[in-house]
Amino acid sequence: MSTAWVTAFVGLGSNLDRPASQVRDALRELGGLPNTRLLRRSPLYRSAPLGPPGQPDYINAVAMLETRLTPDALLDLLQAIERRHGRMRGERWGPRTLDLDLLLVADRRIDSERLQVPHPEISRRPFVFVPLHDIAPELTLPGIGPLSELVRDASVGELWRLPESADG
Ligand code: A4P
Ligand code: MG
Repeated sequence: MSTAWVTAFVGLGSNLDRPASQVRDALRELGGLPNTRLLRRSPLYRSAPLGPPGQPDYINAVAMLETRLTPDALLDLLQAIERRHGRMRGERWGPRTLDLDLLLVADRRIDSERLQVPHPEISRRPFVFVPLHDIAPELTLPGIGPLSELVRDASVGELWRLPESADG
């Protein structure tokens, strides 16, 4: 464990088995991780699936954490949460009960065998950068640029914000 607290962002996605509940439960579990605090959570969004056709729409959200865990330790715990939600690793970009991606860790850039940070797909995925912008509009993405410019220039397409009370 490292000693300094750093800010980290996690992207959540689900398109199976009551996706909104999967995402809400996972947000709670993120807040319960050791040496970690949940600082902010975005609204939930429904989004058209990216990847193989014929899968259900996704529910997506982003969480802002403060953590003393190393990025590798945090990834281990994210994968443990995925497993508890019945996640089976299958087809790339295929349907899943819960997917947790480590989007950003402070302004660090990591490129190891198991971890790339910033997550390489952020700037191509409105279902990630729109909720990220909701909770951190001032952010600059290392190697990419200001998040506000990304949001301003993007074509957002099929992305719908859910009312706070929506369940299921
Ligand atoms: N890995 C490397 N970097 C990271 C990181 N920053 N965060 C490695 C998390 N994991 C990272 O991931 C494969 C490996 O990536 C891990 O073992 C880890 O060491 P995975 O979750 O097992 O595989 P995957 O999720 O099936 O593949 P992939 O390519 O990561 O899929 P994505 O990118 O997560 O996409 N459409 C909509 N609308 N909304 C979605 O949320 N999600 C996906 C999944 C596809 N289409 C979607 C959505
Ligand atoms: Mg993933």
